[in-house]
Amino acid sequence: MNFVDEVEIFVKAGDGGNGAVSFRREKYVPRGGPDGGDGGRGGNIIFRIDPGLNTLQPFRHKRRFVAENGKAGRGKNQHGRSGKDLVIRVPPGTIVKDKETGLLLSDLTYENPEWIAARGGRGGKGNARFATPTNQAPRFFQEGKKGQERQLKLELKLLADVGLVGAPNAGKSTLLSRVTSARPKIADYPFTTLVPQLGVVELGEERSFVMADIPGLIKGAHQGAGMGIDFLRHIDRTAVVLHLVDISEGHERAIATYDTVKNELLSYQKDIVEKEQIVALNKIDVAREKEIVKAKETLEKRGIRVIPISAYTGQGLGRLLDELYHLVIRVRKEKEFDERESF
Ligand SMILES: Nc1nc2c(ncn2[C@@H]2O[C@H](COP(=O)(O)OP(=O)(O)OP(=O)(O)O)[C@@H](O)[C@H]2O)c(=O)[nH]1
Ligand SMILES: [Mg+2]
Repeated sequence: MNFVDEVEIFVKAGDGGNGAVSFRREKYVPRGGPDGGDGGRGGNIIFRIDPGLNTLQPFRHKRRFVAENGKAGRGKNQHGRSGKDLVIRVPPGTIVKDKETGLLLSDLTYENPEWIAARGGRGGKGNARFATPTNQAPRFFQEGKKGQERQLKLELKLLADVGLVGAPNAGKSTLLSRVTSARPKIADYPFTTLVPQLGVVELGEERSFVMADIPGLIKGAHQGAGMGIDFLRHIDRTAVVLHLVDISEGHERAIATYDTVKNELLSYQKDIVEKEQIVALNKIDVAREKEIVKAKETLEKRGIRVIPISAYTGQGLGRLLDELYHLVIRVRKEKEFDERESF
């Protein structure tokens, strides 16, 4: 079970630029004084939190970060330009450790939003700095210092954005395995899933959210039937609930099952039913069109958002993920506002 996102990356700050060796050249002045400028400082590597991010997935595609070097100094006492800092954006809650020793280096949160991971090397002095009464024409310069480099390990405890609920066999694990790289066990018997599973849905660059699959709910779950309802605490903090309903056995059965699961959720905590919700009618590949339409109408009359899908063939999943993503973003923005307000 993997509740933690982990990546290893390499960072290197920029090297300092070298100092210059140069002498003034002026007409009628045969031997001008030294005028070599200093090198610029190398850019730092800086970690900064970005509340819009919530996984470390982007680091799967990019693992090397190198900041810009400082420029060398030049004649006429011109100093080299400093290298630009490289800012690496990470989700709040990211923990940075030394890859080799495992030592905790930084814990990036709203209270500690920024951390310098590697310092750029300082620039070297130009020969102008070395002139003395006894050596008025120094022909040497100082080299820039190398930028710090480090192997780091980033860790993030995943919090699910979308919680999947539904009766046993509704197809929750099938859906999770279809839209994330998680590989939960799938079988045609109830209670295949015994512990919650998490997966990251990646829609594109930095557009991702975390989905949690939990065991199926049956009538009486709040009194301990089936797997009980204790595991519902895993979706206490999710932004959105995705309720999966099997439509392959007709609309009446589907609605009855929906109501049973909803009642169990209510017994657990009233807040859960106040969350943003989408109902996905699953297994449309083996359902009759008429039944799908009826179930959809019944639920929509109650003001519920309904999307027919097949977790198996993939029908309807593009739209479902898009809508989930937009809901997640909306709730995340509200939450971010609350967190800022409270501190
Ligand atoms: N035809 C069809 N079968 C599906 C679909 N989705 C899931 N199934 C099948 O339904 C059965 C149950 O799927 P699971 O994904 O294990 O269901 P679950 O909701 O995770 O079940 P529990 O973990 O027991 O709560 C499996 O045999 C799946 O192959 C679908 O869209 N179409
Ligand atoms: Mg399952």
